[in-house]
Amino acid sequence: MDTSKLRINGARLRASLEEMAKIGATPAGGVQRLSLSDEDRRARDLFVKWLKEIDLEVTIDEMGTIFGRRKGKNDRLSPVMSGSHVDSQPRGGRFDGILGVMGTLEVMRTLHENKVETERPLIIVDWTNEEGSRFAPAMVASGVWAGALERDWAYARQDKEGRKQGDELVRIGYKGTVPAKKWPTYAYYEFHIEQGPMLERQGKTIGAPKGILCLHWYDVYLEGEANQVGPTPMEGRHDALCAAAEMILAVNTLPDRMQGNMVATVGEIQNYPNSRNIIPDKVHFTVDIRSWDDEHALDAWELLKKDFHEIAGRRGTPMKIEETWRVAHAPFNETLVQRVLDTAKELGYSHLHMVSGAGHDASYMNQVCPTAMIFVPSIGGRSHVEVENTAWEDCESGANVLLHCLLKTASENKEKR
Ligand code: HGY
Ligand code: MN
Ligand code: MN
Repeated sequence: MDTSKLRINGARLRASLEEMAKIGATPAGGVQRLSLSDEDRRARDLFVKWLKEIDLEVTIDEMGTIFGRRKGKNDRLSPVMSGSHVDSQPRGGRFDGILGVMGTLEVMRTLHENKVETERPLIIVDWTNEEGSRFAPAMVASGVWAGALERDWAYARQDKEGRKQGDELVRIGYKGTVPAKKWPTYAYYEFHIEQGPMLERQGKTIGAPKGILCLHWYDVYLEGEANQVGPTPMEGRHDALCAAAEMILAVNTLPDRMQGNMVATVGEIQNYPNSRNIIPDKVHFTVDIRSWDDEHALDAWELLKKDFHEIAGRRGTPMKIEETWRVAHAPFNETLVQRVLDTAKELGYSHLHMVSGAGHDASYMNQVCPTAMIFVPSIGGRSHVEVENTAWEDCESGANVLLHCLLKTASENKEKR
């Protein structure tokens, strides 16, 4: 069958995204579907229902990752996979992650209704807990599946209320029995919003990242001495929050001190007892360092640790550091990246070769098989916020590029790319 003129149904893609956006909708127009929350469960239930409507074989693995498999003509060939994540940030956006899952679903629906047979099987995937916001780290399920993270370590990770990731999987009914272990995969594509300003600034519709930066996450715990704020002289205080404040500014100046090409952020902090008339004695905060150069990021961390020890020593606030998680930078498969660019061109969409500062499950999939991503513009370059937005026609364009990249790749019957 000549599929060159095939296109996805943009209105149906929009309707699915709008249906999903109702689950965990926030008053300011975003979503809150934290990993393994009741909202995540409702979105998963709807997603599974939609998979079954187009006769996909649904499996759920031990990390709750949901796979939908579509037979290939030559069904014993290794599959081409595509997907992303349904979970969101707290007060996050309506496109991050879910666009890749709904975009792949729309491709599957289009193939189903046109009775298109592909040489290879196709698999759609919703990875559990890509965001890492409720249970750190991010991309945990794709990391376990790829063999980079241990399942039981992931199960033991706790949220701020002390609930364990493994227990929450049971609670929402998504702790599957299929081992969360990789299988031979021919190629992986992930369709996603850019979450930055490049495509919009350059007036391009399709982004083809050459890869993803490394992500290094750390947790810092400080112990001070609580006391009444009134009678306690300033001299001799061990104020954990002031120590943290100095450390947070050291994180902020780190990229400059490392001559750039890096971002470093403190995004989360807890302060105890957090009462306006008690000197804080316990603080926890997080550090996120990203760079294309993993060694550069490690050198930055060594410099930062020296700063932290000096500040903790001077302020008498003993410190505990957890080197929580690192995922290497992911240079994607050049042939597949070129395929994204060529396909965009064939379909008449402007396109841009770029890099992804945001982490994605594609970071781990890149350790398993040839991988590439398809980006569409984020309006105002905003993401992880309720105003996150992408034009519907760009969603449609990106899904059409995904459709034809999947068709081309799933038509190849050689054993390995
Ligand atoms: O952290 C990230 O870039 C992704 O949202 N997990
Ligand atoms: Mn995402
Ligand atoms: Mn995200």
